[in-house]
Amino acid sequence: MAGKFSEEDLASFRTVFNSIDTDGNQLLDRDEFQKFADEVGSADSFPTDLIFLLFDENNDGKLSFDEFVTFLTVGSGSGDFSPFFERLFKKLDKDNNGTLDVDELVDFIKLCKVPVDPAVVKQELVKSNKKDLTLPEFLELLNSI
Ligand SMILES: [Ca+2]
Ligand SMILES: [Ca+2]
Repeated sequence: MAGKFSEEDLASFRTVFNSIDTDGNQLLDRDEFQKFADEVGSADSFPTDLIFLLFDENNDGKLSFDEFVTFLTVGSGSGDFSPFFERLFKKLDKDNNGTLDVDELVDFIKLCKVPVDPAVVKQELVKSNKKDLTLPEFLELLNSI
């Protein structure tokens, strides 16, 4: 991923990263990232919880510099979201059965902070007799949002 950037780009990313990493441990925890998101005003469109689900590749609850660069790449629209959605799907699929059930999906909707009432989604899914979503169905849903 990082190979796409020039030395200059990376240096400026590093500066941003360091300014967010207030305790200087080379990792961004949720609090540090949240402060950054609030400052740039992205917290509404990109909730921190969602960012961490998508880009915390090694699941340590923190963003490393590489993970942060991936976030910038994809977040700027120049990357492909699909692999990240697949990872998201796996993380949301808490019982690991390969599908997302209604509750897992509702958790995700809450996380996205989209102006959708989870109760309504739940109702819709139950009505359409869809108890769970496979990965392709999930991707289709995301693309339709
Ligand atoms: Ca830190
Ligand atoms: Ca991480």
